[in-house]
Amino acid sequence: MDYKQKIEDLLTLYFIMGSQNGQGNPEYVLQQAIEGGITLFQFREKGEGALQGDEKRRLGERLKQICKDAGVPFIVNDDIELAMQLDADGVHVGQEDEKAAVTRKQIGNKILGVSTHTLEEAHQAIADGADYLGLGPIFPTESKDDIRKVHGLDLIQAFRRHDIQTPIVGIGGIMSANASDVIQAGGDGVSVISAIAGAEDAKQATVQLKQAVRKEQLED
Ligand code: 3NM
Repeated sequence: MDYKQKIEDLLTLYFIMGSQNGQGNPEYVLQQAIEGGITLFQFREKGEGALQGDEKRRLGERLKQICKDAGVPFIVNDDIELAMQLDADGVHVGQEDEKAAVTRKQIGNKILGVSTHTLEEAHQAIADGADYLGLGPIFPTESKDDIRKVHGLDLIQAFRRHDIQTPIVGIGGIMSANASDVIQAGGDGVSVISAIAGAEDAKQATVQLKQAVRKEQLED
């Protein structure tokens, strides 16, 4: 399998969480999500109530260890220093974060994901060395305050029409009922916070999401 295919595979079900998401113990929720079949995890300690400094690092260490034991790659959101300290598998940056080109230089060949909202941003991210593009919000979400306009699925389709072949993951308001739409539009996978972190049964929610995505991937 080549590297691009490997990234596409990892994006299948990309779970994002910090201690501020959901009610449950983050370590337990991550364990449940792993048992349910997530393919990639992002530690995103951001927003109201997010941990800082040592507390953030210690939680990151524990979540990284859980991922490592399970063989699930561990990505850090927007904190290159922490990603290097934890020897994370990758970093995800948004347009308001450290520039993608600078991030790429600092992280070497770790996985680099970049959030993009326009074709111009996508082309720049690819030139800067992005391994995948995060695209959202696809549907309305309450998990992030500073979101852009809801793009629906048309932006994924537009990226593909304009021949962007870099792996794409959709984000924002994705649940098992609408996950297949993201794949149909040309996404390689879905990333979710609340569909798993906010579920009563995180493992069961993960299983359902995974089934929805895999079914659509097979039909593509
Ligand atoms: N980024 P949920 S939307 C972290 O549009 C994040 O770039 C977004 O949470 C973007 O799965 C979002 O609960 C929140 O909707 C996604």
